[in-house]
This record gives sequence, C-alpha cells and structure tokens, in this order.
Amino acid sequence: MDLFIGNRNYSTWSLRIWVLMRHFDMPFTAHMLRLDGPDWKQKMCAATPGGMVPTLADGAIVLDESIAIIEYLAEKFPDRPVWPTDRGQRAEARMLAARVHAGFYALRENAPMNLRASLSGRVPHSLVQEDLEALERLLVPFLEKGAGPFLFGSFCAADAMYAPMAARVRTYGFEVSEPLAEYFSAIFALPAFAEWHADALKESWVVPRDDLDYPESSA
Ligand SMILES: N[C@@H](CCC(=O)N[C@@H](CS)C(=O)NCC(=O)O)C(=O)O
Repeated sequence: MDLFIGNRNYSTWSLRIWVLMRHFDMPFTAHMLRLDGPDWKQKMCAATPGGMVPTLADGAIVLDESIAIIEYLAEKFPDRPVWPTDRGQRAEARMLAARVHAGFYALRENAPMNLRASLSGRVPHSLVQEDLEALERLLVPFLEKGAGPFLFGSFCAADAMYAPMAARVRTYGFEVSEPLAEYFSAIFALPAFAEWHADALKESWVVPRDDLDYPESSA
C-alpha cells in the first residue's frame, strides 16, 4: 500500500492514518507531498486524484478520506483491533472519531498543529475555551470509565483521531484536566507517535497559514 502524507509538522489528517498504520504494523510506503512551496497544490494534484492528503492507494483502490481509510484498513486487517472488539465500545469509538472529524473548528482554526513549535500563551484562551470544554465533556467520561491509558483501554482508531489534539494542547500550552493531560501524555508516549514526532522535528519547511510565528500569518 502507498500512503501519501503531508508535512509531518503540520498535517493532522496524515498523522492520524500514518500512526494508525504504523502502530498496527500494516505494510505501507509513505510518500511525502509538501503543503508548502511553489506549486504545492499542483504537485499534490499530480500525485493523487483529489489533491489531498492522506491518500491511501491499495492497487486500484484509492481513498482520500480519513474515516473511509480507517474503515478500509479495519476490514483489510481484521486481526488488528483498529476498533474495539466490543460492539458497544466500537460504536462509541466511531462516534468519537466522527465528532472530531466534523467538529472542534475553533481549535482547528486558531491552534493549527505545529509539532516543532512551543507557543504557550500565543493563542487567546477565549478563542478555544468552548472547544476545550467540549473536549473535556466528550472524552473524560470514557477515560474515567476505562482502564486507560487510551479511550477504550488499548490504542484504537478513535485515539488516532484525537492525536492532533494532544499536539495542539502541548504546543499552545492549553490547560486541560488531569485525565485529559494523562491521556495526551499516553499519545505522546506511543512509539508510532514518537516516531512521527521525531521526523516532524527534522523538517524545516514552513506552511505560513499554519504557523503563527510566521510573519505572513500574523495579519
Ligand atoms: N476530509 C479529509 C481532510 C484531509 C485534509 O484536509 N488534508 C489537508 C492536509 S492536513 C490537505 O490535503 N490540504 C490540501 C488542501 O486543502 O488543498 C480527511 O478526512 O482525510
């Protein structure tokens, strides 16, 4: 399988699928398509049908939508617990994945993932407070109910979907409750996430629209 990803420092959607595939030891070759530089979009469109990352290509099957990719991988590798094995938990995990796929716009808009940056205090809390409170309401009951350290005990696709939130909270120094802080630490400690993070730190490219310290984006 071929997985097309964006810059590791910034690409939240790529991170989710890459970490999931790496964690569950699914065979794939990653191809990085930069989200910056001249003609980046044309280059992306030349490499993938939709001009988006992540794009997963498995022979003639080409998918560029994260939820569809996750479901495809879950079916292709039924021996890997991509979703919890319990039916109720599986439904809840899918619900949590859908919520972050289609929500938390204030956090996404105002606190773009930027793994190598340390921008504590740079984003006014008022801009993201509602989203942070919604995150607490949504995730903490699952964290308190289970044995941890992940939402349903061991790592699953729902956790992959929330990994960029862990990154945002750390980069911008947002305050979160203890259960959420512990959960985000578990995500950072996951070997697959740590590998992605280490590779992100080696990148030097800047995506101005996602970098609050870059002059063009501070307008
Ligand atoms: N709905 C897509 C979103 C993917 C997405 O927005 N990817 C960004 C990079 S993180 C992208 O390809 N941006 C290129 C563009 O918007 O032109 C998914 O779930 O995978």
